[in-house]
Amino acid sequence: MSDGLPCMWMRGGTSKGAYFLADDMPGNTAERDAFLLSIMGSPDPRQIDGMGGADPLTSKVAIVKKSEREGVDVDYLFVQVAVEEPLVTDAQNCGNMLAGVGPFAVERGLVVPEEEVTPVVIFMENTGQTATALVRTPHGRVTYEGDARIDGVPGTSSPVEIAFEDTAGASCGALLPTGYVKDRIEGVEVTLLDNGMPGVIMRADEMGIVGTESREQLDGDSALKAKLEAIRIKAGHLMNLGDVTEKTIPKMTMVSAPANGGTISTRTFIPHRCHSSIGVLGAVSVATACLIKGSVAADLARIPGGNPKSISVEHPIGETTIIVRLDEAGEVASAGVLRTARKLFDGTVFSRRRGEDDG
Ligand code: NQM
Repeated sequence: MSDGLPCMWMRGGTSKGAYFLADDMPGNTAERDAFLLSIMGSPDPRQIDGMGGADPLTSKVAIVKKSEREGVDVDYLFVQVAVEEPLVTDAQNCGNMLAGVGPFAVERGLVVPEEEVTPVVIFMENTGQTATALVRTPHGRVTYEGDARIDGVPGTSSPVEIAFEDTAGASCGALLPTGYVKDRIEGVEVTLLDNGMPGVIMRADEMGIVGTESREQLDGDSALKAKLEAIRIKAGHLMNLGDVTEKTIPKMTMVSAPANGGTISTRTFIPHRCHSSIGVLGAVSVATACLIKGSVAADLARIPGGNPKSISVEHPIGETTIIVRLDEAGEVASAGVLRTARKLFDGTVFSRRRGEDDG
């Protein structure tokens, strides 16, 4: 596999990684995973021999193809390549990489652009739901220039609005997989919830932190990390995810009262390193928890009035606003988020020759 493969490198939201056409990828999963580990430079904390950015948020892959599903434009498979372990997993979704899928699909000719804005309906293969992304295509060409701004990304870009529907129970089979709004694990009160991303929600003070610490401070707290992992492994079984030792779900979110005028403050482990902000679907799940009476998050959240609601999820470098529409029963019917994306590089990416691999 020394020959290169066509690849576009993109920032999607606050993540970054490789975008491939499915047709260009090795056909079998073992070969695909070996190729992806090699191009990212994993396993290695610096990913020095690959393109990865030595952070789980910049070691990501999107594999895209034209969809054969009715009413859907493209199918998107998200793949996380671990940094320090020889691990490749498609057990989770990624709403940040999703932001690049629409522009990539138009650039690669999978979707015919409209004059100004092109809606791209995307089937998320990891969890089996669809999302609709609005891509700016003035005069029928993708533009990355614009006035939209998201926390965690310097400057402005063209907006990519994403709408999610039917994300409840995407990975766990139910919004509240245990049937309870609160459970207790390792003596800590938790809300176990999946609205697009399985999450364990705990009070920051119960975990011995304030909830406004920096990512670096929390990443250096090995006692906290051990406690989070013990809870996560037990939560995995309770959430119908089985043994999650080698999975990147559920995500671990510690919540506290909002500190900057938002709805709730969060610090999220994904799952072994603290997120610099919060994942998109992770934020959708937390926003949903804020709206479920009696949940760990609802007890601390300051919920704005009206419907739809702008739920501002505070995180270490700002906030992510999730627009949530409630149905007549007061349950979350759909969620939307503003992201941006940027094409960084389009070319050929090379893996090591077979046999040169360490593993
Ligand atoms: O929750 C990181 C990210 C993500 C995932 C992670 C994401 C989402 O910020 O939809 O976007 O939780 O591993 O890219």
